[in-house]
Amino acid sequence: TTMMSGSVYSVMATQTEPNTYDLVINGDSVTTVAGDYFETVNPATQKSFARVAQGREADINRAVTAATDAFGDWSSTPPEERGRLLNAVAEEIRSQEERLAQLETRDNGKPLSHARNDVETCARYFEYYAGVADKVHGDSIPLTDEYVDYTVREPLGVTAQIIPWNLPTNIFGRSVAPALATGNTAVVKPAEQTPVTAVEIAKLASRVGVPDGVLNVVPGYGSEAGAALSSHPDVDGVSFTGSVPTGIEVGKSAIENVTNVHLELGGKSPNVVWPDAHLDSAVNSTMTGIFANAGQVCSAGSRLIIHEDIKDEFLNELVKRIEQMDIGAGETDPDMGPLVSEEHFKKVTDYLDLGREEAGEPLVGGEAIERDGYFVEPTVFDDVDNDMRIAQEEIFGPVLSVITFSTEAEAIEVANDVDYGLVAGIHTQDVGRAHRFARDVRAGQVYVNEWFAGGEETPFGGFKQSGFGREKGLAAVEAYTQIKNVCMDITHN
Ligand code: TXE
Repeated sequence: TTMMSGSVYSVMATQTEPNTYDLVINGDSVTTVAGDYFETVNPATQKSFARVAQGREADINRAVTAATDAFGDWSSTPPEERGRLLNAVAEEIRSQEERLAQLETRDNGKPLSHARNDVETCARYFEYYAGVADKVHGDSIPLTDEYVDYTVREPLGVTAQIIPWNLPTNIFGRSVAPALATGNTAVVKPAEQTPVTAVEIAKLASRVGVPDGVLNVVPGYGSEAGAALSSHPDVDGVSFTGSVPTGIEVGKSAIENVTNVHLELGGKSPNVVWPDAHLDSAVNSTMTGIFANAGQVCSAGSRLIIHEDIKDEFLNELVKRIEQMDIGAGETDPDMGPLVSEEHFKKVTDYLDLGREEAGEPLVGGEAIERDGYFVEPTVFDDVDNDMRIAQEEIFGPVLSVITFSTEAEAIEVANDVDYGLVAGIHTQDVGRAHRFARDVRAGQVYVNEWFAGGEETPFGGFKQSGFGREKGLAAVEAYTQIKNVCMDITHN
């Protein structure tokens, strides 16, 4: 039934959806200055799915001007009113959840229920930061009797939001909602692979009353629209999620303008499993950690660091469950969909070849799937040495590298022996061991007994090459505001 209703819906959606997506600047849908478009492809069919305006520098300039002009009124809008508007956005996103999820699935390839979850998460970010809007305030600092001193938290100004293709709707909410709640305006550059939901949400925000120019979206390529945005001198804050090399480039151009920047980059996160772990939940958690979104998640658990005493039993169970996975087009809501693009498919299949050279035949998977679309098998390489490239480099696909350990010191050493530091997970029922791991591991998030533990409320960001700055939760308020200190001499009358 799910499959039936899914495909019926998508046929209807194809007929009624506009398949052209323009820029959203100043509350209006507008074409680019040059007037050209690029196409995005449904990764399950390799067929063109939408025509999207190809924003370039001239379009970014227009959007930044709109965001600059809107900033004064928006930042002085009473915070409670900003909160009400963000709540209205959340409500409207929820009311469009199915439609947005269908679009996201066709744009990105992810299973429908995952897309629904991303849309709900986006709504939840708008709701969470709606509640935060009127709770952002400074401190009063006691000096001597001669002074009154207080701080004010002010918005940065125009923020640039550069969004990746793996969780487009989710990351849009994560980054845009706190920016707007704290009085900033935004120019969003969605990934060229998945620009559609950002355009939809900006239009929807405008419909529910978010003032013109507060939220602008300029789709386009990274080297054109993205570079023009992150190096724009009138941008006051840059938020970037993506790869390390692009992050460094974006960071450099922000620093050249002395612009505030935060970078959320990749990971190669360790998932440490002890013999005393709850087996069923540890296997499930390991699968979610590496196969959710076909492994295209910055916080994927891509290194399984498993204790030698439980290894055979654990891997047998893991392989058994992997063999039962349903892989297909996102519209049919399988366990795993295709990879996002041809380019990414090439990257991941190259890593499958490399894995074979480094670690031998995989325990399971290892091949591209012969059908239309960018499908690869869920793959597990056993007997991986942590020095191998498949243990050190972010594959960003459904490829798990298994490393064996015997002592606690060894587990922590292997966990930390990587350039990244985004997430680290441990499965154990020994509370002391879990806390020792949490203390010693160099990562921004620690998951105990469940991969992807946490929520919109919890701060998120990287150690080491995984970036700096924190998003989510109240930490994002710090990312999107700057402190002004006011000190007054009160001795004169
Ligand atoms: O990333 P890019 P790509 C990792 C993952 C993946 C690899 C490459 O390992 O395989 O990165 O993916 C925009 N100035 N992650 O090439 O280039 C681009 O248009 C300004 C991890 O897609 O970092 C897109 O909007 N912007 C990850 C965004 O940057 C530029 C999520 C990300 O693209 C730009 C995605 C430029 N010069 C990939 N060049 C995570 N941390 O979650 C590109 N962009």
